[in-house]
Amino acid sequence: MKKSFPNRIVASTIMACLLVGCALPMASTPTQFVFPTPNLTMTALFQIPPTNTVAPQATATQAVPTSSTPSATLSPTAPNCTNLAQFVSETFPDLTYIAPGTAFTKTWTLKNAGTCTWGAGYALVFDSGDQMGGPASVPMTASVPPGAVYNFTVNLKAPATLGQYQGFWKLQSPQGVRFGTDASGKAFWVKITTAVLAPACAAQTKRPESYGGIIEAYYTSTPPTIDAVLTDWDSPLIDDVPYDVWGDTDNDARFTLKWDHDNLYLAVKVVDDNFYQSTSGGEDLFKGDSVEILLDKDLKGDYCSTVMSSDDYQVGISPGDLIGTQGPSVWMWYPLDKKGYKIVAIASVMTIAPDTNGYIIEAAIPWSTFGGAPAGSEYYGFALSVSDNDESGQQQQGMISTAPKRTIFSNPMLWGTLQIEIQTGP
Ligand SMILES: [Ca+2]
Ligand SMILES: [Ca+2]
Ligand SMILES: [Ca+2]
Ligand SMILES: [Ca+2]
Repeated sequence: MKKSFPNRIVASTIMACLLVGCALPMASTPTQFVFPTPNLTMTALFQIPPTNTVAPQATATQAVPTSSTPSATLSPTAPNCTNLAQFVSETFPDLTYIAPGTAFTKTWTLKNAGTCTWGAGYALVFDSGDQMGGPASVPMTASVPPGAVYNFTVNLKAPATLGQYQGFWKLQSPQGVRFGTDASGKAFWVKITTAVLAPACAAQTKRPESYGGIIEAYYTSTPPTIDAVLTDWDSPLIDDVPYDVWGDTDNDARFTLKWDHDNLYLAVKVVDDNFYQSTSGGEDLFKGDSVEILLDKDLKGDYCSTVMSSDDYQVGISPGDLIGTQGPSVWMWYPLDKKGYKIVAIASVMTIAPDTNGYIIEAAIPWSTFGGAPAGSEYYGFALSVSDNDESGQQQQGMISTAPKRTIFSNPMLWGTLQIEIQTGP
């Protein structure tokens, strides 16, 4: 799906330099890695909880009286408070490997996002899917006022048969009304695998050629000016983004990476028939037209790990709305201890010409974002992907990537390879 990129680009908008967020902590020791809420990442797009098949349940907005008056006097049609949970964090994140038959304790940290105080009579309840030996319900013992968080734990056991298992859980009010993390009562879940996702392997320096080949980032002694004008790149856009990996998209993209000891530089041009910026950045920025970088900074150290750890980064770059209202922005989803806005210099511009509608992003990403600069010639795990939103008000509809196996993002073994070159080059 290669396309040519004529230089007849009509620059129509923005140059913006984004300065948001906070200083980054240095990489922490890779212990007790805590994964974020699945519904805040692209994972959510692939994991739609099944429709509840148990008896009809009221939504989270149904009346749940909290007064100490005996319940017999309460009127279920006179709502005076609402029940709603908000996901904060969890142990045993999606697709954690657990040996068959092993007992484990799953904890969801949830925030009371409603107006009722949770307490006696409330319970964590199994809703659907794989129960994994868990109880039907776990009564609450603490009192949790609105705005407070609480750790809901349940003792489970990984099934003895190899496979992937997912159980959906909800909270339940004293009136027996089940509720979850949105107004429709969305469940939260535990999803594990008892099968090794990848065959046993020995550490290597690169991912297989078939996972996207090797993308080279050459050293530069003349860093580009971040202005969305790519004439200061010797040879911009030498790399293709050739694979449709998810959904339905007609986008194309080309890019080039360079580096010096301060920054990783990115020039990317996306050809996109309909540009839509459906979010204002932040952790939802992937829902609009945007670019994603996956970077494994310690490729050899955990080459055979199928889950992300503290050296594995997922960063989204939004060009903003390209009409001057909303500037470009960056959000890091992983590692969780670095999650948030990042300080990255970005310029973006809309491109308007026959067959080349789309946008250009030029960025200088400080190496501190990724835990430090390369020590020399190195191989990293890498994928550059482009999210496409073509319908206003809708979410991301598709994605192209340099890595053909980027159907889920969270397995670094499926990413391609980035070669950091110590010499200058095209
Ligand atoms: Ca430039
Ligand atoms: Ca498109
Ligand atoms: Ca790694
Ligand atoms: Ca689009």
